[in-house]
Amino acid sequence: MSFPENFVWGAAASSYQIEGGACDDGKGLSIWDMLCRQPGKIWSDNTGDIACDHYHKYDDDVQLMAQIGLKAYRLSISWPRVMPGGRGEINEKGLDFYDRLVDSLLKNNIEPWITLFHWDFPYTLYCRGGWLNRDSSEWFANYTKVVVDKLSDRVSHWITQNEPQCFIGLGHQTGEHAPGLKLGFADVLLAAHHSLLAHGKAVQGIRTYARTKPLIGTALAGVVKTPFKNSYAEIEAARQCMFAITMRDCWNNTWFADPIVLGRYPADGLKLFEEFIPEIKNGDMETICQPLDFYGVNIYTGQTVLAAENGSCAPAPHSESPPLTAMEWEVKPEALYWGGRFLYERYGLPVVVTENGMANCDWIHSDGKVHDPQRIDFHTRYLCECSRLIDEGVPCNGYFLWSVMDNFEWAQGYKQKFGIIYVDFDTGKRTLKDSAFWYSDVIRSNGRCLNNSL
Ligand code: GCO
Repeated sequence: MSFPENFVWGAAASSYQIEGGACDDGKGLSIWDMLCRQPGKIWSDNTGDIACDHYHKYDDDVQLMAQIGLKAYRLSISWPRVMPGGRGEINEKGLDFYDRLVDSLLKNNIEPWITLFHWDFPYTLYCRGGWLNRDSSEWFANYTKVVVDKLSDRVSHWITQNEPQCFIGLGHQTGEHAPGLKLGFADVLLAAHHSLLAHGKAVQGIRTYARTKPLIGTALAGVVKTPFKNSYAEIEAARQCMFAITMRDCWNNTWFADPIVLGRYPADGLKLFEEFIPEIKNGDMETICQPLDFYGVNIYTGQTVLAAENGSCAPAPHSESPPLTAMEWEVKPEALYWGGRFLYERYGLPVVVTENGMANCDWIHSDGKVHDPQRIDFHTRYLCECSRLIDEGVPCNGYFLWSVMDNFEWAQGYKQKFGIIYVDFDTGKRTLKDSAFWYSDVIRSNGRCLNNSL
């Protein structure tokens, strides 16, 4: 197994999931601060008020990242930390935090990749309609400019939004995530349309204001289908299924990616959603469809499908007892290969795996260490598929392991542990898991040490 010399070996996290400091130094409230205050919404009524306390411990955390040897760290900016009301007043102290974090990363030769929005929407703007308000795209564009003005002299990698499928779908349709709404489908699609406009305007803003040449992408959820057999018919069935819209929900690739990359909503979605389609104003699709430098995709699992009658596809027969992570997501390494390949073939953009990882039942063992062989095996298998993707000519430029440290897993609170650094949430103490030492070897050998595990 080999990886290109400049392959980006990274790890990721997001502001609300690790920072804490929920009310520190003038930070405004986000919709996640508010959802966590509602009893019963989050596992064990956990909140992100303190989380990993990364807001105060960031420098130590960067030292750990450097010890692991990370080449890049994907972080997100908390919009209400930077602009407490979401627009207007800038909170310099909040902005300074990211300034110091970026400096600390660069000092340690870790490239910051910044996600502008990873779900912590300002509560004040939510009260003005949130993503349902068409002005939201302007609010987001203005906020983007503030961040770009401050950091773009040192930061060149930008991701606009993380997983619109989730913050729109889980946040506005099923209500599991903040802001916890269960809206009718027309409103869900309206919010989606505005978030797409916000993406487009943010890309325009970054290109206009960045002081170093920016590389801009997305981080969409990868809804991956893998073929049952390696035959032409089965591969075509999986591809068709991966890019089809069959349900009135957000859990698909094309409703978001087609407008962003191709400049149009997909025909099957337009048909299935017909009576719910929001007004699309003149120029909207042009705004949404901005040139991008990479397609960032978060891939955790996938579903194997087979070719069915009339050219469609159906779920493949599956094991009664498949390998599952603690999230009960099936371990499906080939999802990384097929997902990356199908996305590249459809959208023509270099692929970056902006998230891949697993939740595991980790604790500190009696020898004081955290042994997580499942995670090592998981990443070995997925990276093997990543290498296959590259070998077959798909430009896959980077891999961000989710997550650099255990963190607040949204509605699942601290129950789920995704990190390669263990965090004791009572004391704040960090412990590198076995997987962190393993990842360190992977990075230092540019993936070559993976050959020993095969
Ligand atoms: C997502 C988010 C992350 C999650 C991770 C594990 O994909 O939902 O980007 O914030 O923590 O994916 O679920």
